Amino acid sequence: MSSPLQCTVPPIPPNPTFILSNPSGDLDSTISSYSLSSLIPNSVPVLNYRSTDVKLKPDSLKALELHPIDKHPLYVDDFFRYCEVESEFNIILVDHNSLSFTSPHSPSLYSKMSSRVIKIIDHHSPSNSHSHADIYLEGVASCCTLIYRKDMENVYKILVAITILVDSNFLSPTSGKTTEKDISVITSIIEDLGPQYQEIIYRHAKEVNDAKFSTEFWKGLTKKEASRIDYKEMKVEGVVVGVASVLVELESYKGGEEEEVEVDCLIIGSCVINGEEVVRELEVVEGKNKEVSEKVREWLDSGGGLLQTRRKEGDDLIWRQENAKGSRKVLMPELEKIFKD
Ligand SMILES: [Mn+2]
Repeated sequence: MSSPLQCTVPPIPPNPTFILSNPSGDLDSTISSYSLSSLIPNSVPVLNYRSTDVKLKPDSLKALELHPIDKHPLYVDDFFRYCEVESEFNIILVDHNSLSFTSPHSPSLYSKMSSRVIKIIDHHSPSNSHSHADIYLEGVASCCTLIYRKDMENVYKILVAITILVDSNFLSPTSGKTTEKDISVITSIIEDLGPQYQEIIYRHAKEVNDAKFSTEFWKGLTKKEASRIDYKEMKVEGVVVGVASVLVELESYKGGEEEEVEVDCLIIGSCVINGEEVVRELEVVEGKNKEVSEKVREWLDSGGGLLQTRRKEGDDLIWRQENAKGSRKVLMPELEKIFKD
């Protein structure tokens, strides 16, 4: 099925307004960008990642497969090319409030783009960037809540509602995210579309949410692709260790092609839920600095601090965690300790 996420360069109107999503390119950011673009003449949604990374966005793909729209986005590298050459354009940031990219660009291009930021709509803490822009920040569960307008086309209303439900954990009062405003937007959309949409929207939101956890999705990626989905870096004393989280057994990546690691060492942590049991395992992939990987392996052999690790039986490269609550939040500071000493 062809999806608007998979298109190449769309026709760009003269003096365009680019609606730029954040570099994580998550569902909220993507739907915010598309929806706002549907309301602003001569605007183009910009997805802040490479077109080849589309396959790493299963939730956005699922949402747009369920509710296709007639809008073609610009991907980050084509956006850079346009901004380098042209000068008549404006930028609106959605779902972030400080211009940022993971794709390389020159400092002069950055200042050119920065000077064109005219408006910001976001729900994160303010960064005090772009003080010349018209800034609208509010701490709701989803940026889509702030984008919603009663005069949107129905398909955008549905996509907005799905995103708000996913971001607020289905308006859960205990998620710590849901606000009155998120609830009132959902209520207004359902009132507007008719009560039969309540069930459809909730069911589709669940499908979209589940797409991220689908084993089929994770198993279709190479180890390197999987490592980029949920990735953080620990930098201490000049050492850089990448820590990636995946939601499928590490075993499923065995036998893939050797892929180069850009940091000193890469740790891939998997979290798999088998019925009631949470299984966490770690793999250390050698990067630019062999000594760093060695140090991490030795540390894991000696029990891995709070993680309580031991080598997996019959496997030389994988460690099993006894502490199933030892998420990346626990791992990162523990890891810092071994490189600080
Ligand atoms: Mn968001």
